[in-house]
Amino acid sequence: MSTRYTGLIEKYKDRLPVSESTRFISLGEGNTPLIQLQNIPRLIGKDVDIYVKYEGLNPTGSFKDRGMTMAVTKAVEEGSQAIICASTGNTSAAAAAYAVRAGIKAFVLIPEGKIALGKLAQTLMYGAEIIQINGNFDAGMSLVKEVADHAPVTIVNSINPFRIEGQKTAAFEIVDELGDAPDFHCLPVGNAGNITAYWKGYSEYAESGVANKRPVMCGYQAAGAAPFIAGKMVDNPETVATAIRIGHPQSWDKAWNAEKESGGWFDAKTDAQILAAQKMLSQFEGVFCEPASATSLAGALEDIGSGKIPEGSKIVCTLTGNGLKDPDTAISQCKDAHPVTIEATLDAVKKVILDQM
Ligand code: AN7
Repeated sequence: MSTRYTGLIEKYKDRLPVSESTRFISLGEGNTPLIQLQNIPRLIGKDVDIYVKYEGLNPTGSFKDRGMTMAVTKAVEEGSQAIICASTGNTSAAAAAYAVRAGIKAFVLIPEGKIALGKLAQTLMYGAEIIQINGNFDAGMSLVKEVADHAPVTIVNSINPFRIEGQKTAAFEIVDELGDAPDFHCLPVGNAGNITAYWKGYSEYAESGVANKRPVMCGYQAAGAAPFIAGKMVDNPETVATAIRIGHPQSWDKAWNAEKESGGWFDAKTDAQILAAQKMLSQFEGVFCEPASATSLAGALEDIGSGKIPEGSKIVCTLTGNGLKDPDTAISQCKDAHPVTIEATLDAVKKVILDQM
C-alpha cells in the first residue's frame, strides 16, 4: 500500500529534521487559511492590512498539530512507545490524536475543571490516558518533567525541540503566501513556545533569503496570567482564556530573545478585552476562534489605536485555536441573542423575518 502524505513535514521536509527513511506521522496538518480582515479595519477607521492565520482549521482544531506531527514523528523514529504532556487542553488533544495515528500511548495531565469542553471531548474520544490533577498547568508541567526521568515516556510539551521545529512552519506559510514577512506579527503567549517557533521560522527564511525582513513580534497575555508583563513568574494565574492560564512559561529566555531581536513587546489584555475581540471577529468577519486566540487581535487593535503599530502596516495575528473548542464561554457571551421559539407555521416564520427587516 502506498501512503500519500499531505502534511507540513512533507511540504517543508528540506527545512525539518527528517530523512528519507523517516515515517511521517501526519493528519494533513498545516496549510491553514490566511484571511484578510475586511470589516474590522473599516470599523476602527485605520488604514492597516490585518490578516488572521486561522490555525483552528488544523486536524484537531489548534496550532498544536504543527508541533505534534513533528514531535510524534521523532518520538516514533527514536523508538518511543509512549508520549506524555501537561496541558491546558489543546496540547492534550493533539498529543492524543497523533499518538493514535502512530500506534503509541499518550498520557496527558490536565488541570481538573479548567479545560474547555471541546478539548476534553476530543481527548476522551481519541482515547488518551487522562490524568486530572488538583493543580494548574504549571504544577502538571513540573510533574511531567520529573516523571519523564523515571518512566519510559517522551515529553511532547514545547520544551521538546521538535515541537518548535514543526510550529515554525506557520511562519514559512505566511511568507510563502504574502511574498515576504509582515511588518508585525501578533500572538497570544502562554508557555511562549509558539512565539519562539515563529521567530525561528521567520529568522530561517530571512537567513536563506526567502524573506527580505523579519516582523516585529508582539506577544499578548491575559492580564491575570501575564508573567512576561510582570517580568517574573506568576503563581496563581487566572483567566477566562483557559488555554493560556499559565504562570510559569517554559520558553522564557527564547521569548525574550524574540522580543528583543525583533524590536517587539509584550502586553496584557483583560478578559473583557479578549472576549470582546473574540466576539468582534465572529460578528464582523465570520471567523470563530477560541478566547485565548483572540488575545492576539485584542492586542493588535489596542496598539493600532494608539499608533504603536502605525497606519500602513501589514499585520498578521495568529488565531491559535478553533472557537468550537470552548462552547461554554461562547454561549455565555451570547445571552442577549434570545433565540425565538415560534409555532411551526409559514405565518409565524414570515412575521419573524418582517419584524427584523
Ligand atoms: C489556543 O495546550 O499550553 O505560548 O497545554 O492552546 O506556545 O504556550 C496551550 C497554549 C495560545 C499559547 N493559544 O501558546 C496547552 C497549551 C491557544 C493555546 C496558546 C495555547 P504557547
